[in-house]
Amino acid sequence: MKMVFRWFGEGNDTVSLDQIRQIPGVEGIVWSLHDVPAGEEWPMDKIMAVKEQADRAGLHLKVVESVNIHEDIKLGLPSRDLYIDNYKKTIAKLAQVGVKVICYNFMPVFDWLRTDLHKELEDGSTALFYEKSKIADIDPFDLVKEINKNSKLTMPGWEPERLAHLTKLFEAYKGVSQEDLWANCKYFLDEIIPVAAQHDIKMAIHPDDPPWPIFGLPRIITGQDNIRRFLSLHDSPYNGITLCSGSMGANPENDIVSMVHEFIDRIPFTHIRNVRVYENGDFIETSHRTQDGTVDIAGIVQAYAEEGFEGFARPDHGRHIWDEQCRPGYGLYDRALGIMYLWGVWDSHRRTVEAAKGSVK
Ligand SMILES: [Mn+2]
Repeated sequence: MKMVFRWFGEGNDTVSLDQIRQIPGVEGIVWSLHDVPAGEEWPMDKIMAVKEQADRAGLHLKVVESVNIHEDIKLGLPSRDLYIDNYKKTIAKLAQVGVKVICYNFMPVFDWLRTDLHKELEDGSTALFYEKSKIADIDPFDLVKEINKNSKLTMPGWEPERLAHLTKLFEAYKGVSQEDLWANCKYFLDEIIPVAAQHDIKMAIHPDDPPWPIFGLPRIITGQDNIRRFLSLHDSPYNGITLCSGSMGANPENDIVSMVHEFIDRIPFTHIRNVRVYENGDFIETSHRTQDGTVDIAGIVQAYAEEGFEGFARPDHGRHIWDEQCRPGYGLYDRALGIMYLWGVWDSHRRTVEAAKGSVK
């Protein structure tokens, strides 16, 4: 397991590269060009600027999250070929600076959804929260109208300036079924994976978050059966997944330990974090410790240790603790604590695995 840490870039993150390099075992950053719109080719000078910053800090930049997919690709519009072409050019450029994994997702409109970014936990810390009843059965057009009427009513990603754009997107997806989305995903993979293979970059799709359809929009990367189907769409070691225990764990029916064992050869990158799921389907992000949530983090890390996982891992989100002012979910403190928990579980199980090997000899 190779530990990495998400960094949003110079001037765009409260956490510095110098802080990141002091977290035990962290060797690289997970990065992106957040100011380049989805669908555009990434400029080489901007890629080089991040490379120089990472080099200076002694961190590698082998994992990119994300190169976002333009909505026209997900919608299957004729204009997708132009955006796919740009994506291929970006892959070739990223290979030049040593990138090995590209994380992306195939979620229509929203790449994640929460209803509250600072919900208070019992200990006074705050964390990202999802209130199911706020989303379930709501017509998105009604929600847009409501938010327009009442400026206090808002949700992350639903800022007034995005509302007009959102309405247009919801219209565009009206005729797109789950099967259409599968077909559009396959079209993308058949174009992209051979190029990724040629450049020795593994593509790693992130599961849908939360892992169920919202607002009538189709979602396909939601559970073990669907991941199996996804991997068979284009059977190549370069077509993999970013197994995210937090996204998958929002549905308690998902058995993530089983997914680790089944898909291990197709997991170049993993996000490990816990969530606590309530009886009514609401969920909140908690500390990484197994007992604090409903996801068996210790069991998941044990599974990776048993499999001798050689891919990249990051702690994903954390709570906001010790009065840290930071991007929601992306503070230094709780993610660093999370990493130490992951290492603790990992090291103890690796010791057992190594000892067992020794006794065979
Ligand atoms: Mn994730």
